[in-house]
Amino acid sequence: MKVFRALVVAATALGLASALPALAHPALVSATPGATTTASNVKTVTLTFNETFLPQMSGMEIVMTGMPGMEGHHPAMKIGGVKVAAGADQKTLVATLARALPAGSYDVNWHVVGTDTHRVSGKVSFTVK
Ligand SMILES: [Cu+2]
Repeated sequence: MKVFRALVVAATALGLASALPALAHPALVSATPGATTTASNVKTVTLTFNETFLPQMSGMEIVMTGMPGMEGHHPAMKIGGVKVAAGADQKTLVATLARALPAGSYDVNWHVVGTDTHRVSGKVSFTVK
């Protein structure tokens, strides 16, 4: 019985230990264009996080998910020629496009690796008119 209780205590402590670092992971604070907004003349996509990340292990891809007249029939198409770089503060990720995005709907799939080497990812969707 004592052994069982010790195991429960150890497991609980482990659970807490693995849950705690999650609080320190970078979280997306804002995006430009903003999530679920409609924008025009989009030549850059900027993601701002609440804490620093490892730039060389972080990035984003921009995927066109739809275009006018092709609702529901547009295959997901990754936008090429995108340069992604971190800002000097290492809290900002900026994608610079070769040309302005055509009208359509987009997903920005991002991933950042925090200073604890854990990877966090997410998606921002917006529309270009
Ligand atoms: Cu972590």
